[in-house]
This record gives sequence, C-alpha cells and structure tokens, in this order.
Amino acid sequence: MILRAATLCIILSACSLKVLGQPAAVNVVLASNETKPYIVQVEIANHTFSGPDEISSGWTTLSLTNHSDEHHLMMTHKLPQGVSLQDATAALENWKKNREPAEWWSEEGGRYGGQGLLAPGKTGLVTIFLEPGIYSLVCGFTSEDGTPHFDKGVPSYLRVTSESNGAPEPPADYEIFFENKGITTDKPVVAGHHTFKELFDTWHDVQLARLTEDVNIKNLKDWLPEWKSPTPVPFIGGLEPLEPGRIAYFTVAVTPGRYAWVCSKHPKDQVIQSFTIK
Ligand SMILES: [Cu+2]
Repeated sequence: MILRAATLCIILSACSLKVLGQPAAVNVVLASNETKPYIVQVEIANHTFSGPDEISSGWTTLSLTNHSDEHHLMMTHKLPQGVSLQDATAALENWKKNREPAEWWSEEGGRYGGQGLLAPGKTGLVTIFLEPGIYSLVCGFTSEDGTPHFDKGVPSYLRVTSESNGAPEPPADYEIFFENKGITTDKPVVAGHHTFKELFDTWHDVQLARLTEDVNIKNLKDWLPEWKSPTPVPFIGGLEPLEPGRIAYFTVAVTPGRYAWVCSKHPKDQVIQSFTIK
C-alpha cells in the first residue's frame, strides 16, 4: 500500500520582459508546482515487516508503525548487483544456522539508512534516497533473552524499480552533526514537529531518546552496550547507518522535556548527548 501525501508548493515568480520596439512589460507567472513526498507505509508486528513489495525509486519517506510491545528499528540494505532474492534468503538461513555471512555480505556496504529505534505503538518517519534494486528490511535490535530480532519473524524485501517517484528532497528544520564523538544540531531544538537532516560522513546511527524523571544519563550509558529490550527510556525516532556521503532525514514531534541523542555503534565511547526542550 503506497500513499502519496499532498503538499502544495506554489512558486510565484515575476519576470520583466522587454520586447524590442515596445514598452517594457511585466509578466507575472503564477505556477502551481506540486511537490509531493512519496510515502511508503510499513508496519512491524511479530518481528515481521509488512508493506508493499515494490515501489518506485527516488526520495522515499518510510512511515514505520510499531504494532508490537517491544522496541524495533528498520535497516535497509541494498543487495549487491547480481544477488537475487533467492540468494539473499538462502544466505539469511545459512546465517541463522551457522552464523556464516555470505561472501557478498558487507556490514557497512549497501546501507541506505532506515528508521531508528522506535517505541511500541509509535510511528516513525524517515526519508532516504532509494536507488533501483532489491533491499532487505531488517531489525537490528535484540530481545531481552539475547535473541537478535533478525533471527525471528519472516525476512522482508523491498523491490525498488527504475521508475522515478518524482518526490523532492525534503526541507529540513534542523541539521545534525556527528563529530568529535558527539551529536549536535545546528541550533537548539524547540518543541514542535520537525524534520532533521544528516549528511553521514562516518559509520554511525542517530537515536533520539525521551528521558524520564526516574532515568538519568548514567542509566542510559550503562544500558547502551547491551542494546536490547527492555530500553530504560522510550526511543522516538532516528536514523540507521548510511554509507558515508549519503544524506537522510527523519521527522519527529517533540514536546518540552529532557531528551538524549544516542549512537549505538560506539557504545564504548558513550556517544550520548542530553538536551532539554523548553
Ligand atoms: Cu525488532
């Protein structure tokens, strides 16, 4: 099921035309240019993603709803050229049984981003640029008993066709920077519904946690190396890793309170940045 949300962008441009032998005239051109995000709805329940099998390519907003009682995330991984769906399925089965990765598998290569850790009942929005190909959708979180979520449920794949979806790169309210082992934004975040942009230059993820009164940063730091259920605080949005050089966006509504940016890929460095929204 693919939905297109309509936003209307009206471009008003005025241009002055001077035709030889005639007085100058002013032409006002009112153009209605519709720029629609391309929204693909995906759901997760019973450790299995469900959504469309096939979508068109370009800037794609993945809207993931978590219908389970556990946190989940959604990583996209583009299969290398020449690797079929059958190859991928066989490789996953072999990994589950023998923990041997396929020759073509790369932890960092083929990453196009995806929804960061998302609390039960929440819907998260990420916007990523998907090129034609076959993508696996995988949750990289872990249950309380230590079982990785990719060992559970049914493997999910998304075929992205060469047809362009025509969606624009989304406008961003904030830019996120990941540098010196810290996560910062270009300006202080205020309450509201915002889109965050990040140009990934290293291998990492960005997770947004909402801190609660009884949980402090130390609790979060103590938990981070485990990176499994249950989480000490709810996570409400974020981005899974992209190959360096790629840009991704996520959209989230925030209200006044205490929050923390977290990176799960550097647990020993404790990349956790708390901040307050007034
Ligand atoms: Cu999961």
